[in-house]
Amino acid sequence: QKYKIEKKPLLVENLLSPYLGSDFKNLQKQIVYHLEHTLPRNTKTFESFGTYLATSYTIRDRLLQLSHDTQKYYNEKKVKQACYISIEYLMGRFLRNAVLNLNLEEKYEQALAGFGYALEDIYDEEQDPALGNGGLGRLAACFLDTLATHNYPAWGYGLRYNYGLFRQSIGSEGEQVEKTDVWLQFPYPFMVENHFLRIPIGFYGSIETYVDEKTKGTRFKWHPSEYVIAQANDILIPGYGTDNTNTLRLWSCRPIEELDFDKFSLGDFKGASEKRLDAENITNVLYPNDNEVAGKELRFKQQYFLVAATLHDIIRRLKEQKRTIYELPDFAAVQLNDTHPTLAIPELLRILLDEEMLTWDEAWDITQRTFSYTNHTILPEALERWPVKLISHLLPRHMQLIEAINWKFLEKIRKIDKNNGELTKKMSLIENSWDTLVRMAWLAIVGSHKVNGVSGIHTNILKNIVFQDFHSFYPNKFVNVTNGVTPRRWLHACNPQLSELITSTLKSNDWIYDLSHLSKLREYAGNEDFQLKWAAIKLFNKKKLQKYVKKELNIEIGCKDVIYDIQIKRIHEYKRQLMNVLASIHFYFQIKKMNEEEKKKVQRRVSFIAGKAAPGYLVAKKIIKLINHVSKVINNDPEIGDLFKVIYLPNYSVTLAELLIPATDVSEHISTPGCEASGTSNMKFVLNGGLILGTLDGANLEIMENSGEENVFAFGITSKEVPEVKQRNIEQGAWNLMPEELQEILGIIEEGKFGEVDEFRGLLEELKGVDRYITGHDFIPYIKELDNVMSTYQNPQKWWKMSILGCAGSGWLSSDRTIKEYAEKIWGIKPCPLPKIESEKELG
Ligand code: GPW
Repeated sequence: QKYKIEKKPLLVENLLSPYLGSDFKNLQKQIVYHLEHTLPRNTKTFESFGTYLATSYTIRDRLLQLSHDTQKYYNEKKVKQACYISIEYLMGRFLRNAVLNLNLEEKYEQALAGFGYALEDIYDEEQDPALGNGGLGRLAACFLDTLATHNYPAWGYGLRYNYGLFRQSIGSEGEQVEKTDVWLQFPYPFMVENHFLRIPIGFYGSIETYVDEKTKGTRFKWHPSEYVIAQANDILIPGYGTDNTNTLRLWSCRPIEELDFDKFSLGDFKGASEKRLDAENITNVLYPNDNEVAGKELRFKQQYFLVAATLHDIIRRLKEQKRTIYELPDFAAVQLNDTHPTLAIPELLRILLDEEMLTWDEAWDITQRTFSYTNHTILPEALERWPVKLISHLLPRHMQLIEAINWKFLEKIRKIDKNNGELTKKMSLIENSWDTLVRMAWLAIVGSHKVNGVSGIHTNILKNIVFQDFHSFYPNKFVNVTNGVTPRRWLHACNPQLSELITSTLKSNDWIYDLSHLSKLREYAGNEDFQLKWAAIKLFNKKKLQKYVKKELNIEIGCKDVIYDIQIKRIHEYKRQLMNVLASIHFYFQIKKMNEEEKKKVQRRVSFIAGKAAPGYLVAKKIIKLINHVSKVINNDPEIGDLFKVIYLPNYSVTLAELLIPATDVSEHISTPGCEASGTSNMKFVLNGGLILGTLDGANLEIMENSGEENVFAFGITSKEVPEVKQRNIEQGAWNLMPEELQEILGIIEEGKFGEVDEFRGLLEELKGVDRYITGHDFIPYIKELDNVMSTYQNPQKWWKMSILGCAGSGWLSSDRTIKEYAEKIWGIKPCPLPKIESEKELG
């Protein structure tokens, strides 16, 4: 039984030209048109990849039309808009999302069936654009979906890298192998190059000082010595069940001159295109570091390139509405996604002072009212600090402005600094340590009107520890906005069976727009019939994963009555994949010690791990290697059989997550407390009926609050207790405090049971020495809770009740709730849905 979307009727039919009609015959015509004219291919070569491209172009036509109407309407209404600047967007596949959002799935199924294709298979032809590393980029993508779905006037701004995050495979020694992601080798139909938008971006050069004739004041002008061009590439973002279609504008870098003709004429062919290569370099590749600063000059250039092009574009759009620069804060709320776009602050100041000729006070007021900043980490290695020398060289005027901001800010701090300069030194935007460095987070705080953390515990740590002095100085600036995920991609699209069960049970699909409706599932949590249906869907999804593992890795795993235990995220010491694999070794030896009778009682389990390590993060790469060695030993041990398997799934991606998350019984979120700002995959698992095995960290805590503590497998200490444990490790040596069970495991690794010991010496020494992430301290509580997971699984009624209650409590975890908070607490924007009537008028 299908339930119609009643709340928000689709307007597509009314808006589009007859050519774009959406009965299936029309769709077929459109597909054939693109096959022959856009690709172009002849209809004899109707192979699946071409069909995917041609189908995608028909979607793009629709979205272009809708986006023109959307922009026109926003401009007429002069509504305030949000501009989200992010150096990463991890969008995942586009086609399914767009087809579902436009409510055209059945029609496209019918259309493609006529050509002998299943829509599902056509979806599978699409490669993920991997323009992000992990949670930060995926969060941005979820936000875009919510903004469009709820009709918020909003733009995303980012970079169109030629090469996205590397593709990962596992070599014969169990090591990570990286390959370039050449995602643009084939056309990407959902991105529209906008040749009319080319913006010159300057670098280097000098500063001219002159006297303003009118005011007799000193003025400055920056004369860059080199220019490149920022070219816009637009990805159109459809909302679910609405015509509002927003834009994600990604900048790519072009040379100002394609070819140096003088050099070419002199026979220097290589030199002739050097300029081109140089310029393209800026948006060539995404830096593969997650939660870590690489500190490369080219990355800094990327950051400036992004914000300079973006601000230029925002101001251009403001002026197109015939509004003055003073209205900027009423026109756009600009959100800085972490500190990567912080140069937007001095860049806007430069435009206002040097080009718009405002006074300092006017310019600073506009700047602060325009920007707000989200912090996503407290890890010291991820807090950006750029050398003053580097900034002065690349962007001399910006460095001068940062110094001016700092000077004016510290003037105020000095007045309250009672401790002979201590506070001033701590709060200065410029730090004197091994080098003179600009503290980007400090600059972002000072230049913004609001600063937010991404979960309750994270914001508290910001207020009380990391940004404590700033919080005392600006008590109203800091707010919490807990992260969320889009229920469209992360339930409705990736788990259609569960979506259907929820809709038919609640007799409405309202939950897709308003996830709080899920709370009505509570009354079914103990219902046996409902539990059986719920469990059957989980099994169905597990079978899909089982097949995938067989196909990709040629490993046979069980399915029914086997726990699928999954940890998928970037490989990082703080996320403690190492603790996970050490527990697997422990479990393995427990089984080996059992007699046949005892073995019969063992709860079967498959432990999956997936995730990429930054290529330069050697420790993380060793962890991957160890997991693969352990996996090889366990999976091939006949004494273990199908009781336990450890599977490393290569090349983790959004698309792989869409397969894994619906198939998960229990997922692990076991970071050292205080280290994971929020985590967002935890939310996706709960939404899909997976249970959480986790520490008291990030959003785990809020999942416990909303779904009930008794429905989460939580273990370990609070973040407040961590420093004490760390101190004890330092004073007494972690080895001396380590539980025997873990000491034994380290001993077994040292005996060479899992490959060459020397390989893993570094990992072991860290655990025995300082153990920064307190693995030794948490090991016993962790394996005890894992035991608890396994024994609970043997009580299906209890398990499925927990699973259903988890999902029922996850309404809070929707990015719709998150964005509503940003809109109200930070941006001051309101939804602006396209009206049906006016659209019809336009047609007439
Ligand atoms: F270091 N996050 C991320 F804060 O995925 F910039 N990459 C990053 O580089 C950073 C943060 C940065 C993640 C956090 O680790 C995660 O806890 C959080 O849920 C996510 O950002 C979204 O807020």
